[in-house]
Amino acid sequence: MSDSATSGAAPAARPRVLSGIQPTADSYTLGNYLGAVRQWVALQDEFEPFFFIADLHALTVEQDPKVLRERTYVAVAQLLAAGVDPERSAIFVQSHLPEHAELGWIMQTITGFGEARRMTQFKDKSAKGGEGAASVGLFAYPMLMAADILLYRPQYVPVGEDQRQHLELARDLAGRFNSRYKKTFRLPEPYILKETAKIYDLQDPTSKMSKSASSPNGLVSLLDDPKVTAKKIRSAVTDSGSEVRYDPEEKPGVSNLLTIYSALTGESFETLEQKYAGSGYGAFKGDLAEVMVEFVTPFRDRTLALMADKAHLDRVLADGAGKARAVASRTLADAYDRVGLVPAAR
Ligand code: ATP
Ligand code: LTN
Repeated sequence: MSDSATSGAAPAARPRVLSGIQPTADSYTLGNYLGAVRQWVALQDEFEPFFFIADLHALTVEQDPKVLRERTYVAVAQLLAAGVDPERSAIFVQSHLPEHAELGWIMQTITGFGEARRMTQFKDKSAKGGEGAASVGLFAYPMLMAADILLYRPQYVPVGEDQRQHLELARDLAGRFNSRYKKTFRLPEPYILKETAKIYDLQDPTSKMSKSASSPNGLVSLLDDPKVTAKKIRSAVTDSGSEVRYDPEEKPGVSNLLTIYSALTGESFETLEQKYAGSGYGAFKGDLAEVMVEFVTPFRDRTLALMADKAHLDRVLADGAGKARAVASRTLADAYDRVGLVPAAR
């Protein structure tokens, strides 16, 4: 099947890439960076990029309004600090484009209740208080995410492994809409790098490093004092034995650290295994702690400097919203037309 968009728009010169991140913490985690944001930076040259802060998604669990606003800015500042370039990428806030919520509604109307209930993130996140205590918004979260994606007709969506199921739903909904009405949406492909698809908790290397679920010592927050981060790396759980070897089954702790080390330095697992042959875990973790400090220190400095000029961040966001609107408003108009909604007279 041809994947090209069918709107009257001229074909984009470069295929598009799109992704989002929620403003639900004071800092990105190392998992957010290695699993997602780093790929956003790398894809900017070859693709036409759209990256946004998913503030509407953040509302699916209770938020303090003041804190949410601040976290939205710090999320933008961190994208810039990481190397997402507003000249090349549209950087915007989800709520600045009403098209997201509007297409989200259409997506809800074509999603089955049972289909939504099978989403593992909903199951996990609603497990704590029981399904009855979870918001309807949390249930509808994947349909809003599908709308976020489909509005831009991207080829790739760079995310971590935990988002794969949501992406599959987005593809299913795109296909369903296209066959029920008329070809409107491009079927998006996940862009998930095998090596860094899932970064694990430093204290519990069988669970995902997560800003909401990890223990403080298992979680690397990029904006923490670099000394704190170094200490967390030095006290990361390693496995029995003393050999530095990549073996996720037998040595999940060491393998997670090797993944991080290799991702940050570009050195292969083999090179690192040779480098630390016979030297034990202490030297390995000590060196990785230094590598981390070298990475987080300038990242943190740049983020803090950007946070000092919110007017600049507002301009970046206004510019990004403008670029996004030009694409999203057309797609929404197509979708509304195809389902049979009467356009408002002007
Ligand atoms: P939470 O764990 O509280 O649900 P989160 O840390 O997963 O939040 P999101 O905003 O949901 O944060 O994720 C942003 C991006 O980072 C997504 O693409 C997600 O897949 C990716 N990501 C998050 N944690 C990891 C991880 N440990 N390893 C790899 N990618 C990750
Ligand atoms: N659910 C995602 C954030 C997100 C997203 C998107 C990612 C919202 N909309 C669209 C990619 C494409 C998460 O990271 N938890």
